[in-house]
Amino acid sequence: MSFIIKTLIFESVFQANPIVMIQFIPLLTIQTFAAVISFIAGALVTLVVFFLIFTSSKEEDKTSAKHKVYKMRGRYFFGLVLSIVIVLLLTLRLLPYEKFQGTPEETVTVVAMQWMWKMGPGLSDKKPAEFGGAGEITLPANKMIRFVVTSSDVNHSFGIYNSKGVLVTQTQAMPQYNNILEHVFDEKGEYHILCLEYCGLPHGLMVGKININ
Ligand SMILES: [Cu+2]
Repeated sequence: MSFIIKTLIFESVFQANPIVMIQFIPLLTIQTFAAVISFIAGALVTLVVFFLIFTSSKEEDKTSAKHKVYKMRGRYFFGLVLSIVIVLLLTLRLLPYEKFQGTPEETVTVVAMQWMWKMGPGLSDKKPAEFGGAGEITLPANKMIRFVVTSSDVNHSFGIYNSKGVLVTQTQAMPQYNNILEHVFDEKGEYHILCLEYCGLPHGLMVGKININ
């Protein structure tokens, strides 16, 4: 019973945790930025449409107008291609994926099931249902750990939280799929695993533990 209460408190603390909330602020800023850009682009298009309506002339001038528009279309296309190339050159190198592509120093098999976590060192060749891991594992700090995550029943989500209740990393645990999650724990201590995909009534009790030392 005390375990249930503890888990409930644990989960509600996460939901109200200001540190977790702070994680969303940069996301909102990007959204606001995108909204402003979209608004400006929309306003520009509207202005161009009104400009064309007010500066367009009568029937007799149709061919010259056509020429003008066609000329503009070519320039517009060139400008668009050029800006796409520039934006790609500037932003592609910022993709975070490369940072996580290293050679793992430890591999951990993770099997999610209603309603517990099974973890064990190395890559298991057993079927998920037959895999006999434990809900707690000890791993080294500052080493690339590769979690190979699957499920033996329904969809779950493998979420690792640090001792302050901040979500460190997560991946889906899906039946018949092995999802790879690589992470370097640079802080020693206790980490908790929570399921982030509702998987039935005792879903909140699906708690595992990782000790980093
Ligand atoms: Cu769940």
